[in-house]
Amino acid sequence: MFNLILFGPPGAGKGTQSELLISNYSLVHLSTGDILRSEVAAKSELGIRAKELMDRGDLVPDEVVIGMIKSKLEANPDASGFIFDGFPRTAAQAEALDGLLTDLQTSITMMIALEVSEEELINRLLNRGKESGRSDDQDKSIILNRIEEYRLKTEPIKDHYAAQNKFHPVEGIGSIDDIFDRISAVIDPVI
Ligand code: B4P
Repeated sequence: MFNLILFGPPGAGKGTQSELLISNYSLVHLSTGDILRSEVAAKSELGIRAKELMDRGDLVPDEVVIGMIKSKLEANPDASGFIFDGFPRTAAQAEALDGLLTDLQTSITMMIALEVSEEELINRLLNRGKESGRSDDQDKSIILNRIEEYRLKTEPIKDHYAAQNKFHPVEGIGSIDDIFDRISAVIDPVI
């Protein structure tokens, strides 16, 4: 199996590049952000709890997102691999993911980290906020809180994958197609 973690701060382009990756490689896309937003839209109990945290730019509790990923892995027993988009975001999520994949007799193949300056992240998210109506993209202070959460809780987990020689930084500024070509250049020799 080929299991990719697409990593980077909010607005780095994880969701955007995942769309291109799933149409070019036969991988199942697991985006915790998308799953949470569908729970919010369905007004489920989980969605109502998650919305409050997402609207502040805070992370949703580990046990909630780990449970979501576990059930998606179980629902795709024939997958040839997964793209993990926006997960793991904490050390506890990274440890849980290792355990879930070990149970399936597989492991993470690589982490690709999209590198984008803070100024560009803020501009991209505020622009999306104008078009999409996503409430967490409309207020600069909420965006800054999401970036702060990323720096404090998420960014350190790259060391876990770097220690296993699985960490690959990729320049995330430029055209969407150029960035996709940079990602493919890392994946193609391995997949
Ligand atoms: P996510 O849905 O994961 O969203 P994101 O980090 O904001 O976006 P992403 O990096 O995917 O950006 P995109 O490609 O869309 O998380 C949202 C919230 O959910 C979190 O704050 C948290 O509350 C919760 N959550 C999710 N997962 C969690 C977890 N594991 N644990 C706890 N909580 C969790 O791109 C952004 C914009 O940039 C788009 O408008 C796009 O068009 C534009 N763009 C992309 N590439 C570009 C390029 N090359 N040039 C110019 N613009 C570009």
